[in-house]
Amino acid sequence: MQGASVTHQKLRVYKGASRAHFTSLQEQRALTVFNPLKIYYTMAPYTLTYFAVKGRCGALKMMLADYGQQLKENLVTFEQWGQGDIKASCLFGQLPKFEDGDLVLYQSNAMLRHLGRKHGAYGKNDCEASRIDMMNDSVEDLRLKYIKMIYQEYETGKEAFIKDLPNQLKPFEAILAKNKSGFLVGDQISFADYNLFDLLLNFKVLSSSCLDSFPALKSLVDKTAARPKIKALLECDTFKKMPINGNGKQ
Ligand code: 6SG
Repeated sequence: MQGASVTHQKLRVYKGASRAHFTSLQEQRALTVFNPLKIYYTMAPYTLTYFAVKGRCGALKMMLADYGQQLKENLVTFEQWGQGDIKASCLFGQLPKFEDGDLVLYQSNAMLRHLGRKHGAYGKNDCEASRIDMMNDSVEDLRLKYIKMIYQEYETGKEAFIKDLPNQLKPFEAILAKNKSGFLVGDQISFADYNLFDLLLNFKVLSSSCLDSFPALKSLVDKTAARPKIKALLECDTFKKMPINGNGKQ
């Protein structure tokens, strides 16, 4: 079974932790985020359309992997994007686009919230949910600073960004250290934890020692990376090889 039909009626058994099925149809590819310990009917309930970068979708992929969910991935090349038709079809002229059945979502943080709501990663009550929103908004603020540095001022701004990173990380460290569970809010993982984890992985690539004086953040990274299905995703070649950013800088 090839190409677009990857989402239909196929039984697949994954044994190794680093095997990913990868199939292509013309310019598009369907990538399966998989649970290596289980047998799947590869009926992907979710579809992601995005560039071939981790970019704004690392956290989403980690969440889905952790929940043992399938993801069909449509990869858009920069050349295709430049032609304009796909951009014109997107509600706000941007990717990622995420589909859950008939629901079509744009905005990466709306996607994280949707999955958090559906898969029990949005706190145990309204107060926890609001605090998770607060933390995720702050992760977004920091991600925007990172993206600006990467795309607009890598050569001139990288060192200053790394120098200022401790100031940026301090509030997250304080929250994590205060909340003994190891998660940002409450006693279970939320979409904000996955989002922070994903961003911290990028920071470690930028500056390998950046978490040395942040034990709680380091622990969040180590524990999240050790969750078996996330570990399998991080070790999967297809995921590993995907660049973090669209301009090759990291
Ligand atoms: C870029 O910014 O990859 N979407 C991006 N860029 C294309 O024409 N608030 C929403 C959200 O959270 C932000 C969406 C986000 O979902 S992601 C997008 O659609 C546009 O605006 C980061 C990324 N950038 C690489 C990229 C591909 C095409 C344009 C930017 C590489 C750089 C320039 C050309 C090729 Fe490029």
